[in-house]
Amino acid sequence: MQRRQFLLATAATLTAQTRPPNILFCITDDQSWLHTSVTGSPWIHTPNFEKLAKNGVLFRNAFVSTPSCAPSRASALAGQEFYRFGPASMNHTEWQAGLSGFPDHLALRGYRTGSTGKGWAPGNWKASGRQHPPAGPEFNTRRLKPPAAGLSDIDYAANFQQFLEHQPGKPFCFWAGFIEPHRVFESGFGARSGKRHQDVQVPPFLPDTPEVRADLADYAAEIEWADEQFGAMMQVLERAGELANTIVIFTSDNGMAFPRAKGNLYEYGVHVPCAMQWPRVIRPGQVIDDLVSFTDFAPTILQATNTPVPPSMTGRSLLPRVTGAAKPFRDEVIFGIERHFPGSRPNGAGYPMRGLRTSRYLYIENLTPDRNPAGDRPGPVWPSDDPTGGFGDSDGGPTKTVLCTDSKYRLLFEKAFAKRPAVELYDVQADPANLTNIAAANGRLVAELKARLDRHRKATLDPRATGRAEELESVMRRFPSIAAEVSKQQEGR
Ligand SMILES: [Ca+2]
Repeated sequence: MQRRQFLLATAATLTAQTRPPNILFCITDDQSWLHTSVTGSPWIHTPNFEKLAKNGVLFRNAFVSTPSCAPSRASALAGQEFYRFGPASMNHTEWQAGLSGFPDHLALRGYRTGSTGKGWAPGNWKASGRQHPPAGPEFNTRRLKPPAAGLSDIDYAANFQQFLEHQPGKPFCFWAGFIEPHRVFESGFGARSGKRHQDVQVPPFLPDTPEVRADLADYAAEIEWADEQFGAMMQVLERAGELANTIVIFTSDNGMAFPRAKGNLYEYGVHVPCAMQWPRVIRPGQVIDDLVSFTDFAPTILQATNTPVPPSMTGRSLLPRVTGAAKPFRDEVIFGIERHFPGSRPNGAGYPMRGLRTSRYLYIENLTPDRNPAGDRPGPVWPSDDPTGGFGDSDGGPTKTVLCTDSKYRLLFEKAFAKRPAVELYDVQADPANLTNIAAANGRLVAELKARLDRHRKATLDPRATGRAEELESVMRRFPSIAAEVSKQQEGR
């Protein structure tokens, strides 16, 4: 109770001093935490993310609630674990009726809200009866000619400018959903952008071949393109005279679209870049290593705007931490997944997992270890030009093709696609790529982490921890494939 009173007092102090802040929420698509120039990759140049971090706070340990596009975005919007959203707990379904995100709450407070690029997607938000997308009304009409085929032609900065010209004077909340570095990449874009293959750092769970280096270089060039677009948006904000009183958050919805990364609970799947600035209030130059969850953004934004935080939001505001008033913030964060790509297994079945991360350890429970973690083979693939056929939860591309076709990399192939034990434990400090499962030798630690994970799941009403698994299983049966989602949309649902 004392803590709650403190939080309320902090919020009152912050908002009494100034008019309500604007919100600019920026989110890339499929970027792992270390792939910025300030978090561990000198071969990837992200000067605009770096500037944001230096002008505010760099969070070095930020984690998604789930490493899959739509439910990850839902958890950021609604400030809750992904498993609380019924159909919206997984990709290619529909938004949960009655669920509100932070833009909805701010719109009720008189904010103008808008979005550009990828909002809550992929999925059907109209089925829930909403009048506009969960991330805000769309501003996507301004286009540009991108330098590579894998990039979006949305002119994020021009659309932001157009939004700012609409209803000027009111505080605003704008969502910028960069479509990069999501696959498909244009082959050779990295080399054309000046990425030298000898500079590329190949994660140890991927084969170190020229094809994989080229694939990673293409990925890096897409990250740099998104960073340039973000920089252009920041210039729009500055020219509008709103830089000092705008909370700018930059993150990504899940890790890189490579095998054993996106769609998995390993570091490269769930650990994402994250920085935030609010020059009028937050001291610049902070680097925070506390564990941060995607569920924390919405409560942070609502507290900063003096908007009541609904009890349904399970995340915690970061404001007391970044204003220096409360620490440490959090000593564990949890995440999970239900299903990434519908159709990877018969009858829409998923591969449910739950995980807990402390500052040192990563603990994972595979709830159906009898199934294939990345989908069956043969099976569908996305994108469809991938020749390997199957493992549909792992987006297709040159790296996946090498893993699936070159028998020299059999061990790495198995790490990505073979069945996994029910329990995994990794020492993240000693083994940042999570290749050595130490669960068997650490029974007491496993029991302790399991108890912590169970406690959190029960407290936040995980359907699979509270006897309601059928709520999630029935969604999978209702949407067994992408085709099923599309046909429901065509029926006007
Ligand atoms: Ca994504």
